Amino acid sequence: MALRVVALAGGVGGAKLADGLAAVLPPQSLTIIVNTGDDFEHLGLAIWPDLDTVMYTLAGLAHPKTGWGRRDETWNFLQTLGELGGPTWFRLGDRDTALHVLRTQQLRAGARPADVVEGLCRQLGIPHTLLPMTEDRVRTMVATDDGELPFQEYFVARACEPKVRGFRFDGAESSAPGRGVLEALHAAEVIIVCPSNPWVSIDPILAVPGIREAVASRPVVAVSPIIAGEAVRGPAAKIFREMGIEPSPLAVAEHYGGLLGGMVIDRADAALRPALESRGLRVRVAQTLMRKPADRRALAEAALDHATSVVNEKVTP
Ligand code: FO1
Repeated sequence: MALRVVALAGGVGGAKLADGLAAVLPPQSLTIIVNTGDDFEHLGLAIWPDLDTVMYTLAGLAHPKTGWGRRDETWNFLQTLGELGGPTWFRLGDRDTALHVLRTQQLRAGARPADVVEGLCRQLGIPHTLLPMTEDRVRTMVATDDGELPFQEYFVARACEPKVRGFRFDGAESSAPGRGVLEALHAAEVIIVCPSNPWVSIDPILAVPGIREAVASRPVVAVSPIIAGEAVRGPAAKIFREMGIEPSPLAVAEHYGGLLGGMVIDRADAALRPALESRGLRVRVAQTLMRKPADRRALAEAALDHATSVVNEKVTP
């Protein structure tokens, strides 16, 4: 029997490990809870970048270079939008836009976000369960030297350039976990925190009331998104530095506080093993860089194998 796993994910790194987990676990053994703090309304459309990145990745449709958006994309809509004087800073491809339009129409007709995700997964042939962290409106806001910015303005329009001072998850305090989220967490034998940005992909999930407590009640294994002091992509390392913290797997472990029972770190960081173990963590050293699909699967297998040892340690008196 496969381990019952819940993965917490957001962004491209998270989607890649989620894809590896989906390749090795049967649908009934894997639920992926996805960050919705990046969601925003643009051109009247409901854009859900992290859910879409996970969906496209699991469906084999993700753009091979960017990791977000779709492969074989065309850009007629965006080009025409620009010619008409519309905003082109957020790049919506033609195929991708079909999804945003359909989702927006379903939401306007009164559909629940969890139903929209379920329907899209069905259409895209994804057998595993994807759950939005919440069905309420939560928006990641970035406090910077240039003032507070909505997440996509910071991330895309300003290319993560303004210096970060902190984050606020607007609406989180009054949000509730999405349908099935707490049930999945309580039923999980282990929770895997994907190599997503801790500040902007995982923290919003943990900020939804009830989720952190539910995660803390289970064995948790995190895969470090930091390798040799840098993030594979995205601003995680830059954010750690701007928050006055040297980016490393140790910083990631400390960021998650007492939540973690185990960690998977890259070979490049093997020397940090004793320091992590002295903090009570079980550590697995593996290749965490996922260049090709086989790497995702291999990392998923290593994380699951490590998770099994963390779970067994917990139940052994
Ligand atoms: N990221 C960019 O850096 N530039 C873009 O123009 C962009 C467009 C975009 C469109 C749809 C989508 O689902 C994602 C898109 N992303 C883009 C990625 C997105 O902003 C980030 O990956 C996440 O929000 C961070 O995890």
